[in-house]
Amino acid sequence: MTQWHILGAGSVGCLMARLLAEHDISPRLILSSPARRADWQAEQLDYQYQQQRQKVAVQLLCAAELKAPLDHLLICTKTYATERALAPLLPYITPQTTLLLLQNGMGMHEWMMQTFPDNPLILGTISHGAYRTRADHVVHSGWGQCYWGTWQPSTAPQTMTPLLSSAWEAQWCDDMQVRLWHKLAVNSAINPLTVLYNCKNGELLQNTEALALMQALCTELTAIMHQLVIPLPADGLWPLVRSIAERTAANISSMRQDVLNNKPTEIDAITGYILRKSQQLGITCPAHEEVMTRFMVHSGSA
Ligand code: KPL
Repeated sequence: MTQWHILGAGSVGCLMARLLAEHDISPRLILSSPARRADWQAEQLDYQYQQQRQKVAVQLLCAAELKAPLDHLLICTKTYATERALAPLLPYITPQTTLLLLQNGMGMHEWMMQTFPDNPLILGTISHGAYRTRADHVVHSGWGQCYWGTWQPSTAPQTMTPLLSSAWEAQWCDDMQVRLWHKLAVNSAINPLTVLYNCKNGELLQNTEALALMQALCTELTAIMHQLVIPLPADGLWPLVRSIAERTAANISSMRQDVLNNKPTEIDAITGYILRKSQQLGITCPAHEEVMTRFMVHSGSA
């Protein structure tokens, strides 16, 4: 039977643990240090969707406790933390280890392909809203979609079945690069703005200034994608962004959660990545520049 390890026990890692548990898999959550075990009351995740709560059995362990090569490793760390989190696992990653990368932002998949050229690499995007109130309590606060696929189109391996739940709108797709760009659009137009306007995702749509900025960001990214010949969603980027903001209205975006918890953010892998692309293409992106400048001032890094 396939063994699943999850690296990154944040809100997305916990959602994945719950999804795997639906298939009677008790995933192993790799904690960053033995001290983190104390944050958990038991080897149990408390999963909440609306008023319903459910206990999910998980196994907690640290890299030092690994004994055998990893079979399936689902990486849900933040982009900036990935390299460091993977370092102690390297002796357990063999060419047979399937690596799955599920995180916001762009850039890491290229690093993964260079670092692990012989490994099967599956990429994912998720737009479900989730947040944690404690290490072992995750609130599934908004229903979105989940897409999985490989950089070059391929068919889904049999072992992916537990992650392809139709109830979670999770599906395999053969245009993963395009899906990653669409998710980048969602994250760039929602996440930093929830920090700048200090609000939940849905509240952005009630704020005329934020709304205009979101639309301007979508227009700029549309021009970049057009130049790179990356297909847009059928109705364009803005309707996609608006629908995710509506569906995850009650959610505190992952970037706002990071800021509220005094943690580093993924701004560089999201807005930073778009700005670097725009410079390479010679396209000016004043709305993205404004977001980056305001974000830096806001976080005291300017
Ligand atoms: O991906 C997200 C995030 O917060 O990182 C969204 C879809 C915007 C949900 O909050």
